[in-house]
Amino acid sequence: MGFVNYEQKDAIGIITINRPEALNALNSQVLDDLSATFDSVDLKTVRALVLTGAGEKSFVAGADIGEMSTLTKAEGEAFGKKGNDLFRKIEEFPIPVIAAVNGFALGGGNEIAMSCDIRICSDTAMFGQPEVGLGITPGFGGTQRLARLVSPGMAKQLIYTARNIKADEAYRIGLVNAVYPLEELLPAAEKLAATIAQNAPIAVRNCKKAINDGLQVDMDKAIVVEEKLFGDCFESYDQKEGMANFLRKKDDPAKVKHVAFKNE
Ligand code: CO8
Repeated sequence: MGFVNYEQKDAIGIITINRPEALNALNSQVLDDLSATFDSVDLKTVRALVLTGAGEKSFVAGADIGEMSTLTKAEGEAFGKKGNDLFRKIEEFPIPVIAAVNGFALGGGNEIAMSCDIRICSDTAMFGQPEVGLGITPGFGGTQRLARLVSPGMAKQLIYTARNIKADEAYRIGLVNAVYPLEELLPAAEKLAATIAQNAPIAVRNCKKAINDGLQVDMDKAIVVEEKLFGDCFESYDQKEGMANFLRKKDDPAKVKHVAFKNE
């Protein structure tokens, strides 16, 4: 599809933003293509996604500055909404999405990475919210997600100064979970996705929903969110087979087997 490539490898889907000539900057077409790609993921067979950028230099170098440069107030709001709608779709996508950040993740690039469940990056990666240097605020959720992911003080420092940080600092402040040499990044992301994909898919989905929904409410309500999603699992084949397998193992270690979870 246009600016986005999609490949399924067993239970993993790999989404690659493919506009390397503009360092994978997000124009309206890229946002539309990404949205359509997420809509097309076969949720019956795919259990985890990897999101990365084409080329060796950039994950996403931000929203497209050329496209934004002539926007009116109303058009700016509409462009912000287009990005925000997509990033919410990613954040709430039923299955985990891993951002494999292979270079620049600036402005909208850092923001799309932050809408993913997990971020890992190459040692060449660079993160930042340069918007105030361009006369705008972060407009694809940066003020909100960065403050929640790192700390309000660190988010404010990064956003107010528009300073870019390298992979090691992103790791230190908890923006990414791990740093790899560039050539090892995608294999590591696929391995992580495969590890997730071998677990019970309904349980994994419910964990994502429990963490996301629970973070939006106070602890008393959050616990209820968890209880309901926990309860739901007891209607699944995966729970019955997963627990039965554990009991079989206790009974006779020779009966150990790999549980083929069924997503049902
Ligand atoms: N938008 C459009 N084109 C871009 C962008 C971008 N964000 N970033 C890079 N490009 C293009 C360049 O124009 C250049 O194109 P061309 O070859 O036609 O001149 C090509 O990509 C290669 O870029 P450079 O030659 O600049 O490559 P360098 O290696 O010299 O520099 C940098 C790499 C440092 C990443 C540099 O390109 C840069 O600073 N880019 C802009 C980074 C930036 O400021 N990003 C934030 C943008 S603002 C944003 O994302 C706001 C999000 C919220 C929007 C909400 C809207 C309401």
